[in-house]
Amino acid sequence: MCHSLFLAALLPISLGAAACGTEHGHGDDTAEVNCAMETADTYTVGLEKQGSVFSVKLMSATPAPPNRGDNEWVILVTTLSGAAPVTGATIVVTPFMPKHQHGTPVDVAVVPGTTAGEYTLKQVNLWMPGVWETTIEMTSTAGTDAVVYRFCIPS
Ligand SMILES: [Cu+2]
Repeated sequence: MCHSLFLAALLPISLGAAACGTEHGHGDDTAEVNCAMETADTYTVGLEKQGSVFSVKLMSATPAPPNRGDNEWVILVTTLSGAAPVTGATIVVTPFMPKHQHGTPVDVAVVPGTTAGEYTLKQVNLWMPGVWETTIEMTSTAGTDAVVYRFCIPS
């Protein structure tokens, strides 16, 4: 028998879920996630992350704010020194859940946009509720850099 409802009243939800046998090793995607209790970025249009060489702005997100499943993001990459758009960059995007130490089985496709310095990130697959850190690694003639967006996906 499953006593998770009873346990949830007495214990943290994650313990209740684990006691119910729904834990499958590296992550229970039925566990409740309270994003108000997590440290994460708040999505806004133009949300900026600065590395040591580049600045990245999140120009749009579909859905907005980021949600469970496939997300499509448009980023604008510029140089920190001159705010010049960075074209022709090689960009690798890696979503990762630090709490569970896992990523996602879907590769993110990066497509340069029509506006200089813009790139569309397709299928940013945040498949599980909780905090995801999405690392954007960029290499161009201007240098190599990485920034991280950290979003909480509600359950
Ligand atoms: Cu997870």
